[in-house]
Amino acid sequence: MSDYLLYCFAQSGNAYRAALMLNLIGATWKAQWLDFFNAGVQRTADFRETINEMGEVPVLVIDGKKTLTQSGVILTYLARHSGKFLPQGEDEELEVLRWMIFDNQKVNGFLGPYRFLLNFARQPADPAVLAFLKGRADGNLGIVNKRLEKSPFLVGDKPTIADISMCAYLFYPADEFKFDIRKDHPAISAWLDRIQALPNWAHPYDLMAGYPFGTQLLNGKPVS
Ligand SMILES: N[C@@H](CCC(=O)N[C@@H](CS)C(=O)NCC(=O)O)C(=O)O
Repeated sequence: MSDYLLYCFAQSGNAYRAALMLNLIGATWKAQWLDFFNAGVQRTADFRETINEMGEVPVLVIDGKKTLTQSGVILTYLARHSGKFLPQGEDEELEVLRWMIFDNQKVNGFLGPYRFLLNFARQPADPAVLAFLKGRADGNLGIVNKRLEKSPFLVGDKPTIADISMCAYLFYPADEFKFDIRKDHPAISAWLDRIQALPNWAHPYDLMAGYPFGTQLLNGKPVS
């Protein structure tokens, strides 16, 4: 199997999708910490010219040669190349894509910025913005919860990359959200338990460097 280098940092649920997938498929990979909060590395011209023109993580480098960005693209590539968490047949493929787009735009697409403003922004957030983001995220989590009341995983009875995408921010501690997603959405909570039970599952703060906030530790050890 290939060697993978993942540009990421511990607080990024978008990057967690890729990190978790790499772990779950048993890949050999290294987390390359990115100084997102202090240096804003992703905003530099150098990063945009040489690593990702979109100025985002995750970025996956495969065998030092091929570079992929956008977690949905990375998940699709890894599923195709490992044969794991791969939707089967056109209908399932389209259904998985449907949930991944809904997740990126409407679930973690609102939850991520909401959590960022609450925990990491330099200026205190506007309460109206927070209320908007939380309302949108929570309403859409309700849709996911309803789906998971009827099905053990988002698409059928086996986990796919739609599930790995959807759990992006959902394993982070409840006190980072000021509401308890598991308590408010019990079917999501049971589904998170099923994902957590998969072999090689790991928490975002154990997979990617940079936690606690302001440090560059991975599993308690400094990273270079
Ligand atoms: N849709 C993208 C979202 C990536 C994303 O927004 N990543 C954040 C970190 S969590 C980022 O790098 N943001 C940089 C910025 O907005 O300046 C994906 O799923 O990969």
